[in-house]
Amino acid sequence: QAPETVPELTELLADAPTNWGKWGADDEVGALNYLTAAEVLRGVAEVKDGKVFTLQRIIGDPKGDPVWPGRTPAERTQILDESSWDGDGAPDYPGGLHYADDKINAFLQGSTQYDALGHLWYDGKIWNGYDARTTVGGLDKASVQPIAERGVVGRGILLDMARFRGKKTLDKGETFTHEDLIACAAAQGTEIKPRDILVIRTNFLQLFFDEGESFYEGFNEPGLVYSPELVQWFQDMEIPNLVTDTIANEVTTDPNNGVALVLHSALMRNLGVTLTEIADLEGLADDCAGDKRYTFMYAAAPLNVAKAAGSPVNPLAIK
Ligand code: UVW
Repeated sequence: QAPETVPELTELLADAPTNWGKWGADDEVGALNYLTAAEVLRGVAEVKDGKVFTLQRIIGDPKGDPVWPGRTPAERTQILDESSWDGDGAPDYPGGLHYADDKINAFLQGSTQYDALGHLWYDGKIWNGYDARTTVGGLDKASVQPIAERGVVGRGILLDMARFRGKKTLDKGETFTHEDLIACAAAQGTEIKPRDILVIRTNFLQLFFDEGESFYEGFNEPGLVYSPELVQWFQDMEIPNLVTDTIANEVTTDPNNGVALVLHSALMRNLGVTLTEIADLEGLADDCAGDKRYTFMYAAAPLNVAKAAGSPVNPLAIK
């Protein structure tokens, strides 16, 4: 039961830590700066068997594409196919060449995606203290471009919260803390290390497939829940990137204060932690449960879209 008076984020996060200025006044990638060459090599050292897992959901899945309310699933349109080459006015290439073309009309955050650090804010300031007016008409600062240009490579660790809690999927609004992540890692026989890329499985998307449109009734995804201690833990552990299989990486509405997406503000806007959402973790999770190895090299690069607040991505986990 959320409290009657919902605090403003400025009030709730008044004493919360920030990393603004830590990597310079013109930084646009935040905690991804932790992923140094040494971190890339720490990721590479996790590759033992040559097994490759791609983590992107299918765009245009016949089962449906879960999206944040207000967004719509991507639409793919066929522009050219074999029928295009019939009749008068058909293109005519020397030698009889035919080809197929198509396009998608998609929210850049309508599938497996990277959020740019400037995607979300409060109090008129985005990551690193840039004025939120720099987002008008497209992000001049902290767009997805600098993330696309540097890429994201490091040691990933799967935290299978659904299996840890003995559930097929976590429930609507179910929460967990950093202490639960530590306990989950221990139960898996592994340990979260500083600068790890956290990959959290709730299998919540299965509810979407089971429930269809009623999925959006009482929309409240499960996930991490805000506390000052959790934010401090992310800060101390220098976590660069949080990846989940949910639409928004955290419990939608914080049950303790009624605020929406507190961690987007506390982790992304303030600490510069990059968020990756709607990842398909099922193949990876089954394999980790099978060989009991939950760490891997994680590699991803969103599309390099000028001024974009996010971008589709197909991350790789390599074991
Ligand atoms: C919002 O922040 C509103 O959406 P998401 O991070 O899930 O793309």
